[in-house]
Amino acid sequence: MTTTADAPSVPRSAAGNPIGFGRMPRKEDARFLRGQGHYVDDVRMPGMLESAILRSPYAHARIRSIDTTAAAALPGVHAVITGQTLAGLNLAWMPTLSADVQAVLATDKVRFQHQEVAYVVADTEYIARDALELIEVDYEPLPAVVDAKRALDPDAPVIRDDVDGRTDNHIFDWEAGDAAETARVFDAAEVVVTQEMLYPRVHPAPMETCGTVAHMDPVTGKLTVYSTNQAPHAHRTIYALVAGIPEHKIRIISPDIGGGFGNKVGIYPGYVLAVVGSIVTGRPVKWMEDRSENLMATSFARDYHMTGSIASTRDGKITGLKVDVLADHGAFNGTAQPTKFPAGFFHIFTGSYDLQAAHCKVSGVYTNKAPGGVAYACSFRITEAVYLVERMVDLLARELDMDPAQLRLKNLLRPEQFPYTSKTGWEYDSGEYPRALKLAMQIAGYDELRKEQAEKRARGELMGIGISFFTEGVGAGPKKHMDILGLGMADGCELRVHPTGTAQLRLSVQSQGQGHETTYAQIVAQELGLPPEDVEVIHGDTDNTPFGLGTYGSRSTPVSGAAAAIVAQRIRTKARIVAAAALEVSADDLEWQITAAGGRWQVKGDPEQGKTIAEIAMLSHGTLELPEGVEGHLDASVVYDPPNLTYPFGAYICVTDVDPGTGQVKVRRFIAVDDCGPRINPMIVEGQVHGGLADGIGMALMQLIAFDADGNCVGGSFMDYLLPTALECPSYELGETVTPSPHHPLGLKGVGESATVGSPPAVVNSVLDAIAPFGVRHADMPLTPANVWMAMQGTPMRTDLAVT
Ligand code: MCN
Ligand code: CUN
Repeated sequence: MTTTADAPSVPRSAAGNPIGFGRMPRKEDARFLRGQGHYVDDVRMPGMLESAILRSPYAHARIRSIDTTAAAALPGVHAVITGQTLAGLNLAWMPTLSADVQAVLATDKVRFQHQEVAYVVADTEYIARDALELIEVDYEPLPAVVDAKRALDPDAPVIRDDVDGRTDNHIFDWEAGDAAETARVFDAAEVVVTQEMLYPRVHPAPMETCGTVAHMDPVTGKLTVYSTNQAPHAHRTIYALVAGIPEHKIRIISPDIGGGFGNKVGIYPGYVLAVVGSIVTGRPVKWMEDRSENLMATSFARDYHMTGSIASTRDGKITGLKVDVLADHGAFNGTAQPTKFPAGFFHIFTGSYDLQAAHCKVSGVYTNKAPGGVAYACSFRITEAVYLVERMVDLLARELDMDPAQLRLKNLLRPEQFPYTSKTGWEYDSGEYPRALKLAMQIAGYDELRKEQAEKRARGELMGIGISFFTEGVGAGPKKHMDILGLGMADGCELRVHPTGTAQLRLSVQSQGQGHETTYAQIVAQELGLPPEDVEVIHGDTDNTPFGLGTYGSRSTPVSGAAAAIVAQRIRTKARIVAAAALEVSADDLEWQITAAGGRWQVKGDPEQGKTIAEIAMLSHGTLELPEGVEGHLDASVVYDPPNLTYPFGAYICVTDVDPGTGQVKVRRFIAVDDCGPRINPMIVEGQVHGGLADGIGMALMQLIAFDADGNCVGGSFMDYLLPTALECPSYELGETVTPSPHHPLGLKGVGESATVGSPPAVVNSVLDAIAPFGVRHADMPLTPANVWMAMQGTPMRTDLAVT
C-alpha cells in the first residue's frame, strides 16, 4: 500500500501526536481494542425489561385476527401489544423520511415478509421470544409482487390499499435534465449504445444490529432513549412530532455504534415499540434485533433497474446520456435521504464527463419487499448513478474499439471548467480529474497490464482490467435542495476551552466508526495549537450537544468539520484580544504561531513576548481586566450552513483473473486514487477507503438480497448473504491527489462513502473485460461464479429473482 507521509513541519505534542493534520492513532481505539466500547446492548437500567417482535411469515397477507391470550398469560410477560393497541394511541402508523407512512405494527395486512405484527415485553428477551410462539395470527395469504418490472402490471395486486383510492403500485415519477435537447443530441449522434442493467438490492449489514433502550420516567415525564442511530437530534424532533412528547422532555443518547453504513439513519418500528413498551409498563424497555431481523427487515439499498443510452461521435467524444430507471422501494417508501427529490442524488448520473445534453427519468414502485432505504454508503443514489455511467462508458469503449482509459481521458471534465454546472444543474466545486486518472494508471502500470492481458488472452487465460472514475456530491446542507421533514441541514458546534487549557468540542454529528473523536480533535488542534489529546469530542447525546442532522452522506467533514474549524477560529480571534490586553500591546501587533508548546499569540518581531492558548484560557477565566465588551471565558458556538456540497472524486483500477472452468473471480489488484481535498488524518482516510473497497468488492461479487416468487427473502443470514473477507480482497494500492474545496474553510471534502460508490463499477468492468472474448457485453451484479459462468455461455442470470 502506498502511503502519504506527514509534512515534516507539523509540530508534535508531548504524546507525539501531530498538533494539527497528520497521521495519529485513533483516540477511540484505546477502548475499542480492549473490548471496552459501550454499545446499546451494554445498557442495563434498574428494573429494565426486554422485548421481542413477532414478524410475518408471509410477504403479503390479510390479517383476519390476532389472539394474544396465551402469550399474555405466560409468566414473566408484562405486555403484549398489537396494531390494535397502537391504533388506540394513534401510533399504528408512523411517517417515513419520504413523506410516506409505514406500519409500526400491521393492522390490516402484512406487506413484506418479516413485517412487524406484534410486540411482547417481558422480564427477559427469552421469555418474550417464547411468548411470540403463543400468539396466534390468522392470515389470509395474498399473491405477492417482488418483481419490480411486474409491479405496474394491470393485474398486479395493489400493495398499499391502506391509502384510499390507490389502484396501483406506482409511487412517483421524477426527471432531471433536458429531454428535448437530449433527443436532439441522440438524433445527431454517430454512435449510440444502449444497455439495461440492475443494481441489485444489498444490505449494509453493520456488525452491531439495531436496537434501543427506552425509558419514559413516570415521575418526571422525561423520555430517555438509548439507540443505535446516526442522527440523534433528528430522531428527537421526529419523536416529538410523532408521539406528541414535548421535545425538551426527550433525550436521545447514541453510545458507541458498531457500524452504521446508513442502516442507522431511519427510525424503525422497534424503536417506537420500545417507547410504547416503556409507557405501558412504566419501566425501561430494551429491544435488540437479531441478525436475521436486521438483514430481512431494516433498510436495504439500491434495487434500481436502469436502462442507459450513451451517444458519441465516431472518434469517441461523448455527446449525450439518457437513462430510464425503475426504482423498487419495497412496501413502504422509507427512503432515508435528505434531498427534496424522490430519487435523491441520481442527478449526478452524468458523472465526471463533459457532455452536451442529458436526461433521466426515475419511477418508483411498491413491491412486497422490506422498505428500501437508500442506506449503505450510498451518498443517496450517487452509487447507482456512478455505476450506470461507468458501465455505459465501458460499453461505449467496447463499441468504438477504444481503450477505456483513453476514452475517459478524452471526455473527463477539465480543471479549467470548474466550478462546473452539470447538465442537471449541480455546481461541482472543484476538480482535477485527468490528473487523478493518470496517477492511477501510473500506479497500476496500465500499459504493461494491457500487454500482459494480451499475452494471457492468446494463451486462453482470462484477465480483466476495469476502470471507474467517480464524482460524488457530499455534505448535505444547501437549503435549496435539502431538508429532512422540513428541518434545515445546518450543523451546530460548541467549543469550550477550560481555564487550564484543555478543551471540549460538542458536535451534532455522530460517529459509527469513522474516528470522529480523533479527526475533530485534530481540526481544533490545528486551529488552536492545542495537543489533540487535550481536546475531547462529545457527541451522541442530545442533552449535551447542539442541534444538527447527523452523520450520513459523508456530510460530517463538509458540514460539522467546517463548523469545528470556524468555532476554533472564533476562539483564536478572541484569544488575540485577551493576549493583547495581557501583554499591553495592540492586537494588530500580535502574530499567531504554532510551536511545540502549542498555539501562541506573540509580539511581531519580539517572539519572546507572547501567550499560549493555555495561558490565555486561564487569563480569560481569571482576574485580568478584559477590554470593554469582551466577555470572560474562552467558549464559542457556531451554526454552519454550507453554501454548497463538496465534490470528492477518484479514479479506480481493478485487475481480476477469472477461472475459465468455473467462473470464479479473483481480485488480484486494486488501485484507488482518491481526492477529498486535504486529509485531516491520512490513516483514517485510508481506513475509510479500505473499508469501502471491500464493500464494493462484496457487492460486485457476492452480496445479494433476492426473493422467490412468493416473496420469501433469500438472504436472511450470513450463510446466504455473503460478506467479503480478507480472502476476497487484495492488498490495496492507494494514491492521492489534493484539490481543495473552494468553499470549505479548510478545503475539505467528505470521503466516507467514496470507495463504496466508486469500486463496484471498477470490479464489474474488470470481470466483463476478462470474459469479453466470450462476446459477453453485460452481466448484473453479483458476479458469482455461477453468474459469470452462465454469462460465458451467453445467458447471464436475472440475479434479483431467486429460483427455489
Ligand atoms: N476525513 C479526513 N479528511 C478528509 C475527509 C474525511 O480525515 N478530507 C475523516 C473524517 O474526519 C472522518 C472520516 O474521515 O473521521 C469520514 O469522514 P466523512 O467523509 O466526513 O464521513 P462521515 O464522518 O460523515 O461518515 C459517514 C460515512 C457514511 S455516510 C457511511 S455510510 C459510512 C462511512 O462514513 N459508514 C461507516 N464510513 C464508515 N466507516 C465505519 N467505520 N463505519 C461506518 O458505519
Ligand atoms: Cu446513505 S449510507 Mo451513509 O449516507 O450513512
